Amino acid sequence: MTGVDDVYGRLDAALKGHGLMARGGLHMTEDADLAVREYGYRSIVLAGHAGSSFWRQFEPFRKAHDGAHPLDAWSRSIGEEIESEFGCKALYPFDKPWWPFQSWIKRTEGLKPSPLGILIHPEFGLWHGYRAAFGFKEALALPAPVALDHACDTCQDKPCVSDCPVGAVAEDAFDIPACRSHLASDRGRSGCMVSGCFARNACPVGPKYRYTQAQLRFHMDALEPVPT
Ligand code: B12
Ligand code: SF4
Ligand code: SF4
Repeated sequence: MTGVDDVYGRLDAALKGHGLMARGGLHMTEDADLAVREYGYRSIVLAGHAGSSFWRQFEPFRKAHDGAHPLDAWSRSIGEEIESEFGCKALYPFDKPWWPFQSWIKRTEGLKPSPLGILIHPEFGLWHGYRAAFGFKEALALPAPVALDHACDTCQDKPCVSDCPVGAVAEDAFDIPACRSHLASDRGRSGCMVSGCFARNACPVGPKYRYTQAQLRFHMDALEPVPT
């Protein structure tokens, strides 16, 4: 019989079978947390990926999937497997109202936003994301939260800021409308939409985790740029 203390490790192992991994967990102790107030989850474990780790497992699913949003559907298929194995509830980053994934990540790994809005990791750089979180009604034994270094603090040149062709990336704010309009233009369609976000590509942190070309294009296409 496996105890509550082993759950995090077993969940991590189950996720690794899909090219994902457990990305830390949180005890939801504050009544201010919606997850506690509305659903009674005492522990949350985040599940995500670094680099293209899940792409090999996802590709066959994507090719066979004939509906919209194949990555969301794939995430749900894994989430359902985990739910039945662990008796937990899968919470997805793409379901509305948005679960506060970024606030949770800040609390588990102490990550901070890059000028692009997304959180930067000292090893993975900007090349990481989250596919689900798992809510447990028990207080699990979890790894202690860590406070990782924030690479942007010591990045002198900030090439992410200079390499965006429309100046959407700035140290104090990310201009979403400017980025999205550019992505819908001819220059954007033949630039960022093909090669991936220039600003993200310019960041020198975590080069070995850079997404493959196929994955980069997939994520850009998933942004569904607004027409100008
Ligand atoms: C809506 C959304 C967007 C919107 C804009 C966000 C906005 N401010 O409106 C759009 C469509 C533009 C977007 C774009 C991208 N996003 Co997005 N997005 C989300 C989503 C679904 C909800 C964010 C939210 O509003 N949460 C509500 C509040 C209450 O939650 P919160 O965590 O407390 O809030 C934080 C965020 O709002 C964040 N924030 C504030 N301003 C901005 C601006 C941007 C661009 C982003 C990304 C975040 C951000 O700061 C808040 C405090 O921590 C999250 C998933 C999720 N559920 O969290 C992904 C998420 C934040 N996105 C993510 C990513 C990777 C991207 C893209 C890189 C996608 C891509 N092309 O590959 C781009 C980045 C921009 C670019 N250069 O192209 C990742 C970030 C992972 C990380 N390392 O931090 C997330 C967590 C999804 C995931 N599955 O992992 N995104
Ligand atoms: S280029 Fe520098 S400032 Fe920009 S995200 Fe990377 S480390 Fe941060
Ligand atoms: S996708 Fe292109 S326009 Fe948008 S932030 Fe990145 S470099 Fe700038």
